[in-house]
This record gives sequence, structure tokens and C-alpha cells, in this order.
Amino acid sequence: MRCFFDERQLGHAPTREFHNGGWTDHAEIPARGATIAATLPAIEPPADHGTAPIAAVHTARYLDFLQNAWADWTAAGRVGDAIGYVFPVVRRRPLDLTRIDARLGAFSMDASTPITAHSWDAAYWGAQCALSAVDALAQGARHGFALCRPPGHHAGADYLGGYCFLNNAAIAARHAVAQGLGPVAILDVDYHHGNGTQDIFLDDPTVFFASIHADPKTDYPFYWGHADETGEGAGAGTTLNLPLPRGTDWTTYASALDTALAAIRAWGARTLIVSFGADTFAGDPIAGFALQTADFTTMAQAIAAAGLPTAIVMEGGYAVDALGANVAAFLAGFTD
Ligand code: SP5
Ligand code: ZN
Repeated sequence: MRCFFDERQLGHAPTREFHNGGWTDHAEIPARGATIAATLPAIEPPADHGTAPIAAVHTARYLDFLQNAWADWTAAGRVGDAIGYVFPVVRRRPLDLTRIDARLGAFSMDASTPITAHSWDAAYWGAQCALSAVDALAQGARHGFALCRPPGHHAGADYLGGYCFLNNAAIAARHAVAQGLGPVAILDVDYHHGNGTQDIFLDDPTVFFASIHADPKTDYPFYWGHADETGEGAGAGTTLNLPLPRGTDWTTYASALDTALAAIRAWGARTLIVSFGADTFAGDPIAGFALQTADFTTMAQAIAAAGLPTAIVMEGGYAVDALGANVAAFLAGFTD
């Protein structure tokens, strides 16, 4: 399988996040990307598509913020990672405030996604990997893997969060449609609900979004991913949420996966983007499902059996010692 990764993605190095009332070591560390890269038999650098396909998903204001946030933070004399602390939850007007703290709050959904010196570069090259995996499909490959790190599925059109800055799966999906590979479905199998991806396509009938995740009644991101969220306006019926309880093992997971794949098939998808998180692993330090390493191969075989050209985009997975093996197990289920 063609695999895409760029060393510049390792430059984003957050130190800590705010969680359960205190600071804790950050879970989304460069070693995640390095250990996955070390298990891949061959890696290609992504092609540089520029910012246009990123701007097809994210607003100009948000991209301007992301590209300048670190310089604005250091110009304000701050040391350490840039994190917001005031979040406009009621209504976000485009006030165009200039103080960095106002901008951080306006474009963030949580305080666990610090911006560091090289965050923009890392996210940019991760998005290029997702675009290149779609290019591989356009060139006739059956499957492609984008080693996106930092991850993407919590980032919305104009906000960061959940360790994510650019929504790689959404960028890949829009690129696939633009390349004539539509209709496109996104299947999100990260432990957490892909709220950013859902938001981006909620009223968009051209991309189907299906997600299997921990019930947001008990787990991050809480405010999205409930079963009654099924799409809005022209996108009514093109969102499918399958929340599962903590402790879910492969038996329970497999039937949700069957439901999601049946819906994707019934909708008529011709191309599939998979948001793959290995944080459904039993040993994940921040999650609560019970999948074993071998289950990732079984999961991938079920997805591959849908018979669709598939671009796999890396999302979460924080058991760093097992991460390479878990990703390798997943990719092994796709035989080209
Ligand atoms: C892409 C992805 O998987 N994002 C997950 C974001 C979850 N953030 C909320 C959970 C925070 C748990 N933090 C514990 C840190 C331990 N050092
Ligand atoms: Zn996750």
C-alpha cells in the first residue's frame, strides 16, 4: 500500500493539556508519528498541493489565525504553548479581535490543543499526506495510507480542538469529489466522535459521514455524536452516529461496523475515506474500548470487503508502545 508521511509533521510538540481540572502530559506527542513511520515498509513524501484544497474546507479567517498564532503569541511575550482561556460559547461573531488570547478562544473548542512553534507546518504537511493518498486512488491504487499526525477529525471549518488543527479526512473527501471520485463516504472508527468532520458535512449532501465511537454522554467530545444527529437541511440523512458503551469489545463493535458499512453501501459511495484511530485498543491510556491488536486486521478486512477505493487517514491512538503494531495490523487487512 502507498503510504505518505513527512518528517515536518514531527515538529508539532505540545507539552501538556488541561484535563479534569489540572495539567497533564500531552498524549499527542511526536513519538506517535515516529513509531508508526518506523513500522511502514515504504514511505513516500506527500506532493505539495498548496493551501487551496485546505481552504475548500477551512475558512480564510481560521487559516490566517493558525498560520500566525505562534508569532502573535511570542510577540505578546508569552512562553510555553499557546492555549486559549475564553471561549465564546453563545454566538461567535467575526469581531476580528487582534489580541492573541481572543483569537485563540474564538477559534478553539477546548484547552487540550496547544499551538507550538511548528504546529502549522506539521498540520500542513499532514493534510498534504491526506491529499496525496487520494491522488493515489485517482491514479488507480485501491488503497492508500496518510500518516496524518497531528490528527484531524475534531477540527471544524473554523476551530481547532481534540489535538486537531486541519481536518485531514474532510480535506481528502473534498479533494476526492473534486477529482471525480464521488460520491464519497467517510467512515470514522476513532474512539472519539469526529465532531469536526460531522460539522463540516452536516448539511452537505455530497459526502456521507458515519462514525462509531464512545457514547458522548460519557466521553469527549460530549456535545456531538449522539444517535439523533443525522444531518441537516440538504444533508438530512447523510450523517450516521453509532455510539457504543465503554468496555465495548470486538463482538459489539463488529455489528456496529456492519451497520455503518451497510449504510455506506446503500447510499451509493464510490470512494471511502477512513478516519482510523487506534485508540479503540484495550491498552489505550485515554480511552475505554477493549479491541485487541488482531481485531484491527479483522476490522480492516470488513472495510476492505466493501470493495471501494479507500484512503486511510490516521487519527488518534495513544498507547505509543503498541501503536506501530496496531496500525500495521490494520493496514494488513487491506490487500492490494
Ligand atoms: C484525535 C483524538 O483522538 N483526539 C482525542 C482528544 C481527547 N481529548 C480529551 C481526553 C483527554 C484525556 N487526556 C489525558 C491525558 C493524559 N496525559
Ligand atoms: Zn480519538
